Amino acid sequence: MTISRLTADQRDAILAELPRWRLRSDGLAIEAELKFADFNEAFGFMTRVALYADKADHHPEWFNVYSTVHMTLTTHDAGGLSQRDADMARFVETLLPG
Ligand code: HBI
Repeated sequence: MTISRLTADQRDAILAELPRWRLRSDGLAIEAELKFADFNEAFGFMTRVALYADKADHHPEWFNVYSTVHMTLTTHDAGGLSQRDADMARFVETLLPG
């Protein structure tokens, strides 16, 4: 199934809702640096996102060092940002305090 890329306006609207996330310099992904209390919290978060990703068939590119998780969301099949990235970022927000 082909999935379409978000327009610039759609992208900007989503980023306005998601202050924790930044547009990558090439405009093809959104990124966030998430800090947790410790590794246990960070990995628990990653476990919950992993279950979502598996169900959604949409997987983050991420990097974890101890209590920090760096996430990059893009849709390879769309060659940029799609609704799936926005949906995953919104899901991530439900797992974070504040
Ligand atoms: N995850 N981020 C991301 N982007 C994709 O395009 C993607 C994926 N996970 C699985 C997936 N595509 C598969 O549907 C295709 O590679 C077949």
